[in-house]
Amino acid sequence: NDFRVAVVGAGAMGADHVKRIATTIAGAGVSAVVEPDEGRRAAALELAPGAAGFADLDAALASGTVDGVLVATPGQFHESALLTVLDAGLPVLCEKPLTQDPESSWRVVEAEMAGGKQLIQVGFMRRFDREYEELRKVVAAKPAGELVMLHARHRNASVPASYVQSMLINDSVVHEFDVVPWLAGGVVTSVEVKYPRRNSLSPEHLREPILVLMELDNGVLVDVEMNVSIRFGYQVETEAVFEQGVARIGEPAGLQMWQHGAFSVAEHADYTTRFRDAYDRQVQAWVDAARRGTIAGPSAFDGYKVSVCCAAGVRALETTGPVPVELPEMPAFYAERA
Ligand code: ISE
Repeated sequence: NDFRVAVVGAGAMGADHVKRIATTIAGAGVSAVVEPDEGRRAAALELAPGAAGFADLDAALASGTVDGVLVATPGQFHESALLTVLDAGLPVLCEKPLTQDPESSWRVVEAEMAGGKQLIQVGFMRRFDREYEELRKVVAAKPAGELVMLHARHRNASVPASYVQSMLINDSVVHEFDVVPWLAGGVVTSVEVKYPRRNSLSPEHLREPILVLMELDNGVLVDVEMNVSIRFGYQVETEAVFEQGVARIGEPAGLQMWQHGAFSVAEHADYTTRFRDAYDRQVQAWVDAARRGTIAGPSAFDGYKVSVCCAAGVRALETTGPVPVELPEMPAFYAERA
């Protein structure tokens, strides 16, 4: 008997997850799609025959057909969805970010601790990308010595009109705030934002690209180029500089083409294809872990730490120089389970 998932939110990411669970994930099926917008709900239900539609989460949970919840609504709705699911004692995979500010993230952490069981996994899918995994092993095994620097590039072809300046941090660099410490094995201590010449193709209300500098407590220095109007495609690359060598991940791969006097390699158009394999592996790992009563990825406390980094990053957008990041000790509740 399959693990019955309610997918909350049937926007682009929610619909992608509905399809993934219905077609690709072993041992799980979509039992409910929770989405207030009728059109989007109906479209998502077509992807998961047998699932029932609900306008709100309470109704879906009351139906008694839900073993776990995947939250894929916009970030401002995460806190209330998470508190509801915690109350029901069900496992939940929550799309990034955990919530949109440190205060609400901490409320979620406290609610989880009060329940006495780790139920939340946060959807920072880059941790499930095979190349990131490999690079992390290289950092730990040190075949080329200690890691010294990371040069990260996070490029989007374009962003929707609803994407505002703070989203450069809260929607985009949020991924680096999770994956960089995971990769480099340290804690972020400061964030600084620098502005190069503005891209004249950026939407009028955006000042970008930006260069984000992150310092880690282990001395590793990280720069992230965040660029959201680069037109040519979607690219997430990292170059890791070690004492005795360099490693790169995320370079364009696949079909090589010689044509019209030029050589080309196809690039991704967006994250749904660039990270498809990572999303698949993430959701499978979550389902397998949830069935065993545990989680298999970033915890609510990891999500809280990222919220603190994002708050510093948003301040850094308007500040000259580094903004300090102060993180509390990991509560014993999470340390014991890490
Ligand atoms: C989007 O929300 C994502 O999560 C993507 O991974 C990221 O590359 C993009 O910049 C965000 O807007």
